[in-house]
Amino acid sequence: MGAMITLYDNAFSPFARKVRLALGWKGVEHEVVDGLAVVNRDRLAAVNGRVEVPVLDHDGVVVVGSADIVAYLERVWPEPALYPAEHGAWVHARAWERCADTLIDPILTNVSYWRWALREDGLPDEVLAAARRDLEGVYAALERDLGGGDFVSGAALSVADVALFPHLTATRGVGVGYDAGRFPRLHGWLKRLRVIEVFADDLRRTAGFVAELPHSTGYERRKIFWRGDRIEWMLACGQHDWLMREIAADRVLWPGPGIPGPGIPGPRGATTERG
Ligand SMILES: N[C@@H](CCC(=O)N[C@@H](CS)C(=O)NCC(=O)O)C(=O)O
Repeated sequence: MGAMITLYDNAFSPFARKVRLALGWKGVEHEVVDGLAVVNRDRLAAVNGRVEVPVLDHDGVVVVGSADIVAYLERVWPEPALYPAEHGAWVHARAWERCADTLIDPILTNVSYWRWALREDGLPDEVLAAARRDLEGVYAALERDLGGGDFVSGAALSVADVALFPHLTATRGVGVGYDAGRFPRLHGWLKRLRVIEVFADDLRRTAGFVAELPHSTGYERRKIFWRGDRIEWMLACGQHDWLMREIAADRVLWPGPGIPGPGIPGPRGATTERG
């Protein structure tokens, strides 16, 4: 019998999308639970004390956090590889994954609150200006790095491309897109990725979710879930008073304690089996 693989994900979460792209690229069959749907919150909390997606459950081996999940997938299903073999390229790809997770995500997620959350105030001008300023640096660095090959960290697709794609395809929709004339390599790279089936499927699924969200009552849209990097970027934009007002108005949710579950799971059987 094939392995049982469950991904706790959400079509709007760039971290979950990163993992889903990695599963798709490696051709690993899996089931999906929308962990951010209110009805599934208890199930998600049972596997991740922080109550965040993504979480991967591989026959009882529970892996939390997108970077750990992609690294785990690479160990179990090494081909096609998502980490460059050459040491320098490996460091480069991991650095872009980290930038996607800790800088680009906070910028785009924070700016997005004024598009989908139920709010009465408007996006502060300083936040929009800071988003444009910081993303300009990201766009310029990607334009620089895409001079060497078709993908961000060289000639082959890697975790860098998979981590960046959900973010870079969202920039225009939240009003902070790049100028294709000034960043032609960045534009060409996204065009190349968009037509790969796994990436095209991801975009379709997310577009469908975003179109439905305003009509859905199945998701939290009043309280905003805050954690480290997103708080840091908001404070760096001078938004301490705004955040304090959010907390005072009971418009925030916090992660729970991220304590590992019990024990070391037993050794996995057919480790390279698909599906
Ligand atoms: N460091 C984590 C971050 C995951 C994360 O921020 N997940 C968000 C969605 S993008 C989440 O589940 N938030 C809980 C919520 O919105 O209720 C990872 O890399 O997986």
